Amino acid sequence: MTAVSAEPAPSMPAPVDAIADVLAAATAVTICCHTRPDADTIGSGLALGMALRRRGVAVQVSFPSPAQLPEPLSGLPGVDLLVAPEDVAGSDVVVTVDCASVERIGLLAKHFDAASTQIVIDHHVSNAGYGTVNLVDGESSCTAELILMVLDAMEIPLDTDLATCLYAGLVTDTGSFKWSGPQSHRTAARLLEAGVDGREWTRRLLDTHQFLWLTMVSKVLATAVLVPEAFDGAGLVYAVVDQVTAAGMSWEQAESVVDIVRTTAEAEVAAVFKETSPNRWAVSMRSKTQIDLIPVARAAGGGGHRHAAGFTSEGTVDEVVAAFVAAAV
Ligand SMILES: [Mn+2]
Repeated sequence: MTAVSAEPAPSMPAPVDAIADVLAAATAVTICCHTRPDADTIGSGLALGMALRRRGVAVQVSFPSPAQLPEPLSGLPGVDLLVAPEDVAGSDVVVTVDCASVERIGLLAKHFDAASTQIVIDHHVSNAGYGTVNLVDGESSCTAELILMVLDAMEIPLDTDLATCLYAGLVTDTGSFKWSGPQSHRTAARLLEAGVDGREWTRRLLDTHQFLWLTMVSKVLATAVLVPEAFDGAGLVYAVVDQVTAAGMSWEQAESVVDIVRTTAEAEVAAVFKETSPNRWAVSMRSKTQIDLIPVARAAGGGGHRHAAGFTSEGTVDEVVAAFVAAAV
């Protein structure tokens, strides 16, 4: 199979059409979702996978870790397409969905590297376009929206199953449409008209927590610190989720604490320091309007979006927090 140029020269089709052409001709496709998968990467992967399987394509969808899918995602249509990363056979055409860099697919990268056509479909601004065909649109609210463009280009009709997977990505990546423009609402209308139970999926994906979560949140919020002088006076609020506090919680449940912390009126930026293993921290940041978090995350070796970004760090909680606050003040 011929690789297609990443740069859409005038004579080349736009990435959407190029991807549609490649996928229409493929007999086997491997779809890679990112580590610690969320609803956008899994919903995008499963929607594309189901659409291709219907056309007779041999499809495998996988993510590198952890072994289990987060509970609410395991009820999505098409989860039977998922295979463990060590069971991925590989194929000429490999697609990554919602992955800003190839590191995000972990051990699946060997299949991506070996593919003759490497398709990247993503909406992270920091994505440099590491495939042979790149559909990367930082303006898009979610990867699922880009998958819908590809399905449209392939003239694959929406049905309830495809729409449900795409809606899962859309509703979560827009914070239940709190940060979305007209296009996202138009997409939502199409998906709901295709039969998605929006109320049910919003509740399952965004408004459901284990009882233990309430206890964890109360402990984490007790650690919250306000630094009004940070970010040139725009303000920072941060909280810490150490391993003791997070014990028994799924990582995505621990992750959701940032959505409470960021409601602080006195702070433009919110950060949650989450201990992933002893003295190793995953730091999630959110900003409201003025502060662009991309350079902040990049300076610490991470990445993400303008208003939602992150990085990892090592050390004691005091060291890691002090280093971040010092850089922010
Ligand atoms: Mn996404």
